[in-house]
Amino acid sequence: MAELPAAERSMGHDTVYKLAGKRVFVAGHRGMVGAALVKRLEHENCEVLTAGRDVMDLRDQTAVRSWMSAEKPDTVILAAAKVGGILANDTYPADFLYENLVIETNVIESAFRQDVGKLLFLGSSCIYPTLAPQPIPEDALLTGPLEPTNQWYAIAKIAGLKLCEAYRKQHGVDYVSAMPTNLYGPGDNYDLEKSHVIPALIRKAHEAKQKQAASIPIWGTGTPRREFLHVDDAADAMIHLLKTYSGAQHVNVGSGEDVTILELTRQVCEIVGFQGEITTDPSKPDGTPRKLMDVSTLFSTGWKPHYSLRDGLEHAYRWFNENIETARMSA
Ligand code: GFB
Repeated sequence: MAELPAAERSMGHDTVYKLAGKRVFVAGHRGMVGAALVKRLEHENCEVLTAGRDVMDLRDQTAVRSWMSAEKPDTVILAAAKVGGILANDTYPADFLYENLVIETNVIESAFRQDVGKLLFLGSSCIYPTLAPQPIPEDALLTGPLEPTNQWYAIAKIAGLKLCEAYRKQHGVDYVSAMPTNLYGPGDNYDLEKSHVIPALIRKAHEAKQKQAASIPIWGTGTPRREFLHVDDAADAMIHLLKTYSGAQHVNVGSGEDVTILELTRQVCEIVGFQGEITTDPSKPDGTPRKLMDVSTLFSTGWKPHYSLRDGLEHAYRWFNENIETARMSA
């Protein structure tokens, strides 16, 4: 964070970029992260612009260019992405690589053509080598081989952050990147084949309780460790970075703590009230053994998450219960 003045780093809430009065385009507002960003931006006195796929397909270069030139946003947050859990990443490598690359190139290039002054690109903690030092510092990028189960998504996200760095270097624009850890919360995908681990566990425990099942199955060995952040905290950190950070280096966004998948499952079962057994399935992939990020850069700006993992899981389960009819859970 070399480019952030020390006073702003220590005070945390001083701004180097003012959102008030700006036209802020959130690309991907129907996704879990995009929706949380739109909600968070309500407190910023800015005008939020969104466009559904029916209005602008982000994979269509012509559509993106003409929408940008008509709407002329001042600021862009690129939260649109094809996302999914470990199995979806492994099953649809072409979709994960192609769709993410094309969305990033279309949005970043069109933003530049329209003189967008500030852009925040959202990546993922999977950009780091599968056996990176723990906690993973930002400069561990490209120091070793990627995790095979999500290398396609990782390559696309690395390309996105490098695009921001390249436009910044060549054209002097203030395009920055944030790398969030595994996120969860309201609006998550509960489709068991495609989801990440937390929504999968919430749904499995909930249904096992309803059916009075003896056990719930989890994928893999239960030994991998993961760091989790509630999506409202992630959105808050993104807006904080948007306002206070300007630099070529991407910034890790996480909680700074991790748990094993087995510990996580026990917590979810407790919250849901399921008292049966937990069985592991080593035929399913574990993925990377650990990916706890070093969040000292972000925390040194004064930002801290609001939710503990326990509170966040309780909140996510409440949301699931209240939205069970409309939640994304086709499989
Ligand atoms: O959340 P998840 O799918 O993604 O899986 P990754 C995390 C861990 O939970 C893995 C285990 O070790 C899974 O084997 N797990 C146990 C389960 N039971 C389940 C289950 O029922 N469903 C799921 N999904 N997992 C993703 C990447 O990696 O992380 C993405 O594939 C992205 O590209 C995302 O970067 C943040 O943490 O392994």
